Amino acid sequence: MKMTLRWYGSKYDTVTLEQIRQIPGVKGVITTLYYKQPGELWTQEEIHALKEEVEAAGLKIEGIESVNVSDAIKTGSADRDKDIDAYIKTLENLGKEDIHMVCYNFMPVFDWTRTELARKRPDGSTVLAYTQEAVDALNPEKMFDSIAGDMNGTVMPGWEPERMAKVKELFELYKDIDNEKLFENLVYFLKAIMPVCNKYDIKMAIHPDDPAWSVFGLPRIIINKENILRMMHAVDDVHNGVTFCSGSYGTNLENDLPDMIRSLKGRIHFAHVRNLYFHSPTNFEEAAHLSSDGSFDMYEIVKALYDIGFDGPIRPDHGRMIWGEVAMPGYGLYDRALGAAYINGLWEAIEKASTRGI
Ligand code: DNO
Repeated sequence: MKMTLRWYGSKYDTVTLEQIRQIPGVKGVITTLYYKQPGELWTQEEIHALKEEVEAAGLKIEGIESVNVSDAIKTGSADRDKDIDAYIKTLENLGKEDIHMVCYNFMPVFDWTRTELARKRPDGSTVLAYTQEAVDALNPEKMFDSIAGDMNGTVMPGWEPERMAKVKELFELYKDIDNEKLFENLVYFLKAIMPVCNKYDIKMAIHPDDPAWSVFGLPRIIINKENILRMMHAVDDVHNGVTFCSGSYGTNLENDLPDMIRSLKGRIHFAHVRNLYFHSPTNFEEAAHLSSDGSFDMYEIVKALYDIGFDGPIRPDHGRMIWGEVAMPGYGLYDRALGAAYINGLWEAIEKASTRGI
């Protein structure tokens, strides 16, 4: 595996490349052109400039999170082929710049959903949290306003204010889209982009829906083992793979994470590793990465990745806000650095135990 940290770009991130480089074992970043709208073309010059900036800091771009997919593609509207063409050209430009992994999602309207961005834990740290009760009590049009005050002045991925201003229209766009239709549109998109992915060896890594169930009655499909395997079979190409995000699949306690990892052998192209602490199956908060701080056995998760021979980029995921840091919720420096160190430690122990036959 290649340990990385997500970095939003110098204009948007409170964390610098110099800081990232000093985290032991982190040699690469997962980044993006954060200002790009879904459906917009990424030019080779823009990608090249980003790459030069990262490399000048002694790091490497290990993949993109995200090249976002437009609502036209997700809903299968008349404009989708135009947007797919732009997506293909973007992939081609990434390939020419030697970038070979792209994370994206196929969630309607809202990307990942949390109902609190700064829930206080007993140790005084603050974390992102979710309760189904809060979602059920909320008018979806007010979802953004309900959390906007806790974003620490940052723009959170999937929660861009311009996009959220159109939330009513977005709901309208998806009114006739059910799970089956959304799945068909995903397959259509994947079939269209596979030739360019094959040509440039670009591994597509779909991010799961988070939480792994329907919110506000919207369709959600990338939620469990059965659905992902269906997607893998529908477009049976190694470049059609997944981002294994423990914190997203893990929102549904019925998902057996190590088992899912084992059944996706060869098709996990990117891993997000983090822990959750459950008060009840529909009330959870994001914990520190350490197993004992949350509800998951992180050793078993990392061990499963090791056992399937996972060699792609991995990153610590949302961190707690600690030590007075003010940053994008989930994406500060300190707790993610602790997460990287912990995952590196687990990996080293598992690797040495395995190679020494312990
Ligand atoms: C949240 C992230 C997601 C993810 C996208 C991928 O913190 O994991 O926003 O990047 O869903 O497109």
